Amino acid sequence: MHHTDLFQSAKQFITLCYTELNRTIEEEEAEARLKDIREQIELTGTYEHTSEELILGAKIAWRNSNRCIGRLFWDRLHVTDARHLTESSDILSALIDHIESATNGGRIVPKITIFRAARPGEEPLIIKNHQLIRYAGYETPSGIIGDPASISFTKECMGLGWQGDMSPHDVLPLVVQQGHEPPEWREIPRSCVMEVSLEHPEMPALIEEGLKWYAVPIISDMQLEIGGIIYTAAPFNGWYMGTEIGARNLADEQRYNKLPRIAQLMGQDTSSESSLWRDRALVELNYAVLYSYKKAGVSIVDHHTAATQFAAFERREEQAGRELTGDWSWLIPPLSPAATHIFHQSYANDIHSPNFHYRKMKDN
Ligand code: HEM
Ligand code: NRG
Repeated sequence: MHHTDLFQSAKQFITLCYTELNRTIEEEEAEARLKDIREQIELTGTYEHTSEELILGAKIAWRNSNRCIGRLFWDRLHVTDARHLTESSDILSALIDHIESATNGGRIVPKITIFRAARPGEEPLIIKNHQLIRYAGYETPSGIIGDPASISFTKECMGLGWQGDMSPHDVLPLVVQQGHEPPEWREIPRSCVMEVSLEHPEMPALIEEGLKWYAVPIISDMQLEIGGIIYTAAPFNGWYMGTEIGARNLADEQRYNKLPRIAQLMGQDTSSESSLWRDRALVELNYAVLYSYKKAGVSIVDHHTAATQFAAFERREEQAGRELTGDWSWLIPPLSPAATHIFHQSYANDIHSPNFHYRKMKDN
């Protein structure tokens, strides 16, 4: 980024910070901070956020995440500043700390850990996992084992010397890479990975299927942009909305594809689509997800409650005088979308800063 572009982005962000912190009165402070930033940029080509700026920037990035239905709680994000870490081994340890403190025994804490941003001309630090916790996927002559979405990353891990058990639920190792250095990896201690086995109060046979999912979704392949600075490694998590697991991860044909088996357990006629066996299986599978997470004491939200919370977010943003942005096609839940208010509305999909972005596909 050109120095002037970076300064303009910084200026926009600092101004936003001072507005949000109700410090418009102390304009001198903002002026002084901007002068400092300008000098840092001239000298080094970049600038460093204060911890206050980093915390607010991360929270606003969540608030600006158009695809997220969970944004009501944006102000309650826990931010861990890990910018001082340079050794891969310390970075891997910080990722494990994130998993443990976010899991918090099942009372999930929305959290982000922010690692150092690349300096000009420096190659960035990246986390190669899509999520810190994910199941491996293997292509075998007798079909796919595990999560088909993980096949290519699983191959990469095996290329680094990792070996899984070839079970449908092997937790992949953490893999980090600094610039062009070889990637470094570490297994996540089993005791840090909370999982929930699925059961259904009216379908005892479901337990025998051995279906389970992990407690905490921690996205680790997006980059966080604050005031023109790009944090390429900034894993974040909240808790699951049940449909992510029950209507997508376990249900999609190109994922665990469990609807036919669930329908069979329910004794349904799968020979005709008009029996709506898929829909019935979906509802019971999603009920099992919510029931099991609740029973295990793991935070989760159903899609109706999440939509109601999102409506509260919409009202709060209006009260705060901010423009609400959203991506309708992602905000609607994959189960019973028209039973939520979101379906019957439209949203401006404008991209505000700070925000989270996909990484350039370059070397992924
Ligand atoms: C997307 C729910 C917390 C940022 C989503 C999606 C859901 C969701 C259902 C759509 C995912 C999909 O369809 O694959 C929630 C819930 C949370 C939460 C229930 C509970 C607190 C957070 C937090 C952040 C965040 C803490 C960041 C600090 C995002 C982003 C996306 C997203 C960036 C888009 C991901 C993508 O494009 O792949 N969220 N979220 N969310 N959420 Fe949240
Ligand atoms: N659908 C993905 C997770 C995407 C993000 N969802 C959240 N994020 N709930 C899946 O694993 O099913 N979050 O930060 O809580």
